[in-house]
Amino acid sequence: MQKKRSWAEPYKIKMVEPVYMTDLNYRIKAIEEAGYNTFLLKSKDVYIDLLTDSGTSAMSDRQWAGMMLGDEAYAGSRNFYNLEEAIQKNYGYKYIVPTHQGRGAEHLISQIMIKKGDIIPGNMYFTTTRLHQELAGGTFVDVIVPEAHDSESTYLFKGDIDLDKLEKVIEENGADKIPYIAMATTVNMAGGQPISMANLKALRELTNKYGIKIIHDMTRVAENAFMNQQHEEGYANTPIAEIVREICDLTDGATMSAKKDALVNIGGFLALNDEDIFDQARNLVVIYEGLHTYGGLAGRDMEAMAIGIKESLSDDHMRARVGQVQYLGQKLIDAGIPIVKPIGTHGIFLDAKKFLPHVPQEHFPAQTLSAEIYLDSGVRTMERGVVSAGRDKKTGEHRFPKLELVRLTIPRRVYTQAHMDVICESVCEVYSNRENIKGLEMIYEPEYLRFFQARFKKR
Ligand code: P71
Repeated sequence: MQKKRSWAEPYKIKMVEPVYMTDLNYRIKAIEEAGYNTFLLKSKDVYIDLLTDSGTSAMSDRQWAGMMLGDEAYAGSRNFYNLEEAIQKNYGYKYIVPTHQGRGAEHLISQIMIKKGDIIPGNMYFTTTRLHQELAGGTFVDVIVPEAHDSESTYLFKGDIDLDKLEKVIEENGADKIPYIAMATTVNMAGGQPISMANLKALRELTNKYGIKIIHDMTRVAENAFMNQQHEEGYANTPIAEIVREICDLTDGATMSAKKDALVNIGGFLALNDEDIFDQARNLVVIYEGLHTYGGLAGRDMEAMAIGIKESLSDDHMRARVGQVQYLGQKLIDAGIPIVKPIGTHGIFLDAKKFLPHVPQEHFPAQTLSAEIYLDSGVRTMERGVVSAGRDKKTGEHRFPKLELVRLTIPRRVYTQAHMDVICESVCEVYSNRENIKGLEMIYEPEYLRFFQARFKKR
């Protein structure tokens, strides 16, 4: 029998950017100055940067060549038309409005479709998405399957929607109070977990019955399609590009942060099939982002995005991208580290409640763990727990999410397997010293999206 062969990156490295290791005393000072918040660290003080996979990927030589073809006309840049064509061809949506990044698109769709008192059900919240829904007067209601809130459950499609729960929400509120279902492909806050095609098809049927639209957060749609291909019956031989198209065809419109899947450092868009909503979006974008043929982007950014979209749909690319994430995840599992299972597509999520069981949630265990990993090795990670969840809109109390996580997010095409080994060693080192770790106290809290700028001190 032939042994299973290893995968490797479908590219070689042409240009490198040096990174520097610091010593412990230096890092003690740096994290203290940053108020124990990894968002406030300077990038020069970071050795391996796993804060996010957003805008941090390496562009290809083709994308860089595309940058040189930037048509920087104020209106009607040829790069806009290339982008429009790439979106229409690969994702199938009819109309597009470019935006500077994902939240620009979320802003537009929320302002256009949500009225005061509306309910927006979705497969788990995302920070910026929910805030834009709330600012427009809506209330987000989580209808993801319960498995998604359990870091131990090995259910393969934790991004699935609990359709019974959703139907109850519709019946209780009335379909006219629900402007759309917010459906994300791979659910970031659940650990980068995919939604199944079967669930999405059933969702489409249910929403058709009530005449409700589906707005797709397609930020990591190709990664979702990779998981459908790997694990869902009937998709093993379907190319990722086809699965992506099938997903988009089941929805009515989409917001995209192209800084993830689409391999660019900046950019996003709103894509729609409804001409009337598109008309409104095309008008609104000129207030907040820029003319509807650039939406806050340079021509060269739109060109890089058009090329990145095509590259993101390659099966070889995705096998290496998710393969690297799975390599790190499996190493951590083998070392006995508590992580969210199954391993997701864009990063590894440490379960901070299990990692630091002696630190109560009001002492911010994930924030604490993230700071400790930086102290150990200069590896920068991100809190995705009570700090990210923020305060309840009505009561003003902390929202205590079931998942209290530290995300080790892997940028695309940036780090090597040796980096993954070093990261694993650092997490293991912190784990072996976990009993000595104490929590944090919040000493500064901004009003919106507090995790970006909050400051802490040691208890
Ligand atoms: C990530 C980000 C970037 C981020 C955003 C907020 C807090 C911390 C980091 C951004 C997403 C996303 C999904 C599913 C919309 C956006 C917003 N993710 N939907 O994971 O993951 O896009 O950042 O381009 O505005 O680090 P934007």
